[in-house]
Amino acid sequence: MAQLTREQKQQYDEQGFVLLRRLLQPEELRPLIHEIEAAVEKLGREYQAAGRLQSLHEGHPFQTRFIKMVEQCPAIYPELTGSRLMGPALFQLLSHPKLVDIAESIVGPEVHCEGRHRLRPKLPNYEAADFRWHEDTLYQARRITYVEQQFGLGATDPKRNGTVMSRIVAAPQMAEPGFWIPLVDVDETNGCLEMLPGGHRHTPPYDRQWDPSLFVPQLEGLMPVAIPMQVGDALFIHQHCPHNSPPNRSDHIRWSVDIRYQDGRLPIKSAREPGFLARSRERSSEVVTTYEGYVRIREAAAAFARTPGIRL
Ligand SMILES: O=C(O)CCC(=O)C(=O)O
Repeated sequence: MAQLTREQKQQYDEQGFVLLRRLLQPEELRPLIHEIEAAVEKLGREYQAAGRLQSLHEGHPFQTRFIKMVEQCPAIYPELTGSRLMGPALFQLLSHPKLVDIAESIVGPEVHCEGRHRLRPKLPNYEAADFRWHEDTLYQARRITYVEQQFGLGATDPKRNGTVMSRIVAAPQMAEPGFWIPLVDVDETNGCLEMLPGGHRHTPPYDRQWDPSLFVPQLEGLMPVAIPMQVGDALFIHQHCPHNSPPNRSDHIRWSVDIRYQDGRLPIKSAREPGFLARSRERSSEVVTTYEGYVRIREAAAAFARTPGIRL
């Protein structure tokens, strides 16, 4: 089992994240890269057939081809973001024993892989691919507002649109650790993540969530750090640790995937994007072991969402 070591667990608890160098062999990510390359090719052909794309930019590699397509046809960009890309190699990564082992050390033996896994082609100088400070479970909107004010996107920032991101969830205390996995080497030039070490701590009880005086002072003095990573590394993140994705100033795409897990016995977060049971002792027959099994779950949810009167 690739459980966290005691030091790694301590770092996760204290800092809100731990960088797991070489958790995966770079070759293990090759099938996913090939799957993305095939998806880019297929999309390009579809858009070309529809007269929306002039060139397929076949001479361009993984790191630049999609930029060229988006330049020609911006509508193609969202086709490859979020969880639209589904394929056997992605499923292999979501259910990779090393990821599930590590998730298990936080969520316990019933491990549910959330359906909110995201593929992120972070294009150079492409605002839609940048993220301001946020927590993955936005439990405490005011804490994030504070962080934004300290480190950017404060009240006077023209990019701030006035809405506070406050997606308060039903089970705020539920552990939802996530992995952020780059598919290319990342650094401050091409938009590696910035984390706020310790920013996840002092989460107030649910009923006090709107009183910032209870926790904000405890964020004072914390400083963000950029996390350069190489292919094969994985950043394991506490759901309340504030992080930020600054612009990609390089000439290539910063491809990455992020994945979240939760305790399979607790309410499942997203009905619209259901995940799957990745490991279980109590319900071993329900563990999803094939890509086809996962596709069936997603298709069933999509069909249900199309039912008149149903809104997921
Ligand atoms: O990949 C990125 O640039 C941002 C990802 C992120 O913020 C997240 O996974 O919550």
